[in-house]
Amino acid sequence: MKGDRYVKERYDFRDVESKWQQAWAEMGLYNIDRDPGKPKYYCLEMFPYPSGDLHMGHVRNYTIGDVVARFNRMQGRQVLHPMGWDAFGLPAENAAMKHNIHPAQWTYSNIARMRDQLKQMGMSYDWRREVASCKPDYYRWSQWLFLLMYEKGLAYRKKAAVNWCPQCATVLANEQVEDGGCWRCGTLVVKKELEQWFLRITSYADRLLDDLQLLEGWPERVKVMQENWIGRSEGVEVGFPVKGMDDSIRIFTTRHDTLYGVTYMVLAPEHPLVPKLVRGTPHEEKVTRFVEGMRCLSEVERTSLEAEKEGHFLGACAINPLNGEEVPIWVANYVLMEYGTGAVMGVPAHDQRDFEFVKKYGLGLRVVIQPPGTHLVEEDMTEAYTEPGLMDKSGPFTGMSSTGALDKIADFIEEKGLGKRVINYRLRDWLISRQRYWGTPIPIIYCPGCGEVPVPAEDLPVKLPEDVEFKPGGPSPLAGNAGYVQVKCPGCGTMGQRETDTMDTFICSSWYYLRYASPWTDKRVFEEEDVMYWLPVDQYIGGIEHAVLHLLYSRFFMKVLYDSGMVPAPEPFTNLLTQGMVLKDGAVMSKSKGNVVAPDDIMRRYGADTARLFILFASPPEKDLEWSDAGVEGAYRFLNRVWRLVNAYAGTIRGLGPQPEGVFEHGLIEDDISLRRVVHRTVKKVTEDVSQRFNFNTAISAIMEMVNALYSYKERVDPQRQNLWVIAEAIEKLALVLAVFSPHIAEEIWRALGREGSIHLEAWPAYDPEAVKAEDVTIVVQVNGRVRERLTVPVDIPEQAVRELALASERVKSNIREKKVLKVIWVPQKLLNIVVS
Ligand code: ANZ
Ligand code: ZN
Repeated sequence: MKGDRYVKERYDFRDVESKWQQAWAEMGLYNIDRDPGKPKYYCLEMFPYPSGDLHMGHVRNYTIGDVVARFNRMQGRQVLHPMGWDAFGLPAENAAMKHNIHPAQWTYSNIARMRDQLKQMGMSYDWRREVASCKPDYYRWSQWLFLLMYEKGLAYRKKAAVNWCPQCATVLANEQVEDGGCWRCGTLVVKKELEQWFLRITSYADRLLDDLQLLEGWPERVKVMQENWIGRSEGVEVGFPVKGMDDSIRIFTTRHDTLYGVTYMVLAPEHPLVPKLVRGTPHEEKVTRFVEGMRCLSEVERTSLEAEKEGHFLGACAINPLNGEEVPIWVANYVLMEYGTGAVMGVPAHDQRDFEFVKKYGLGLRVVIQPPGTHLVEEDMTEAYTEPGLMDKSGPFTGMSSTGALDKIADFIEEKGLGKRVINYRLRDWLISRQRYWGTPIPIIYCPGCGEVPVPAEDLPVKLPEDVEFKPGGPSPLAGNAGYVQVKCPGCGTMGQRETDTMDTFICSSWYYLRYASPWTDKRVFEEEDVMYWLPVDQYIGGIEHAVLHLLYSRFFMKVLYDSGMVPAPEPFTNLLTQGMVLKDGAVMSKSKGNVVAPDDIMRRYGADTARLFILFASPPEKDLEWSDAGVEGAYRFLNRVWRLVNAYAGTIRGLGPQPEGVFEHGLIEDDISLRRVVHRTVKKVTEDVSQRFNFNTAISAIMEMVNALYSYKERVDPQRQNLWVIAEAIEKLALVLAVFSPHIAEEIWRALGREGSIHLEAWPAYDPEAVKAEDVTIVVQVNGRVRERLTVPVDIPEQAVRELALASERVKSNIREKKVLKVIWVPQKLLNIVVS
């Protein structure tokens, strides 16, 4: 009977993987519920946009997350590991226009396909908790959260010059403008005046900044990016009265130590005082034309350091409140209306932009801060001096250090009522209106009588109409849909109109991690007890491209909910891992470069376990990963090697019966002891590498060495003398550590060993500290070539430790005495020769 032939001769990954995937699904192996008696662990990977196919970046992201989830599950934690879809967005609408297919249909079929691919990867998700942000039972709560913000005064509508992408025919948030272009299509963004909805993220600027300190488990780089994006700066606002008028120009500066060096003033082109000051002067026409020209340029075009500085005199002067001097007022491209007060004081001697400006327009400059040890002369300067120094020509402040003068001058300004200390942020309110169809409708009704009326919570969701037309270049499809737009006012019953814009999809992703805790509830946005148990996310994993956008928005949402007492913590993600990119031939995989490796092909040829193993082995998670066909091949060969090993022993191991007491305490030969040493050291190393550092690559490499050790035992030790208990232990631990990386083959081995139940319900293997101990060797210690001592030490002891032991030995000491040690010769594991004179 071939009954003990539990493992097939050949490693048939297709068979193994599909069999276990099906079995796990039937068992509901990865379904998880709250268990207050157990510590929880929430492992989350950024949910994908359903673009059609998984790419290698996804595969890497989700494989890393799966290892973390599986490892924590085996550590006895209650692990929440969900998956869903960031399913609203423009590509669906573009597909609709191009292929005449409804965005919903396009999206849902992509989801079905990608879900399938994820299942084939053997990911340990609780699929019952899947969410899709485009489903009414999800976006209903996005709308509800919008109304919560509205109630708290955190959502408001205003007319503003906003970033408009002509290609996508929609506005963009500041965070979605990259180098002046649209984050999605790269088209140059232009400014447009529109009534739009904003979220008041700026009222959380301080906390978003301060709480970065709480995030010890975040990469420093991401925190710095957020800090810069928020851009807190402390300075003063000072009023410069306009000569001959009642108006005063308020400026913001962080360098009030340079106030005595002001030689001109500059207003932003949009500054309300510009038309007023220039009216009736000979400069009026030129200035008006200049301002018009500026309006359609983007911020980046206007303010990039390389951009030519351009400006015009307005024909008016201001008075420096500190020294009473008259300075000309200009308008220039490099001052932004959106920052500070939209006006600056020009200090060309100490600000490089101002320096360039005065060189171009022949305005004067004056040094008011002298570098330590030298004395600058205006005529000789080739660039601005921007460092601190000693105050010069600065009235009562002359002679002070410029850094010390900052506080003194600020005090002076406040005492005299000339201005006040202020804090400015680079962060702007979050513009969330999008003129597109495939997004969450903004739940607001405009009534001729009542004005802006929020849709009552019980009327949510405001559903997207299904019968819409998608025409390239047309207005928002919602605006053209009369059945949708016409609606009775919930307040007074008169006919009103719906808001026809939808929300930025970054709203959907700002709270999805909360919905996973109670995806089923249709009573609330989420159930309090679920969220209190599961949140915050213990480990979040995703790409660095979200360092500012998604991660900042999510932190904002979490804080708003925290302030409402709805969530247990002010920060959503305790630890963050940003994985590196997947490269091929040194470049990011992309269709245009033609270097894409399709996950499907790899899965078909080698299976999920190999794909996962290769990806984890090729590089540590934060580093970029260079795709290597040879590497994939190597991972595949390794699994085959494991398979053959198990094949050779499984039958015998199954027949062993229960393990007797103390089998590892006596009767072991040297080979048994050293094999056990490798096995237990491997378990120790994998445990440490995975839990402390996410060094999956070195963990896997240790497992490979362990398999080598097993083979060498198998080949070297006479079959009669092979200790089956030692082998059984080794293979069992091998399966257990492999379970987190290559879950299917591990499960198959488990059953082959005769174990019942899933390996994925087993505890993480322990190691025996006794077995881990290094083997001892005897080191001969010589002095000038003559044997004086023998030391018994662990085999892996470093040279320095042997030296210290040797020099402490009485017999060695008595042979050295006062003599000088000339050199020490070290032959590892054998000899230490001390040469003395
Ligand atoms: C005078 C001065 C002298 C300045 C000097 C700098 C150096 P941060 O740190 O980014 O807040 N500024 C203020 N508002 C501006 C606007 N709307 N558009 C363009 N520039 C503006 O930078 C603050 C500095 O940026 C301010 O300090 C102001 O120039 C400029 F030696 O004032 B400073
Ligand atoms: Zn009304």
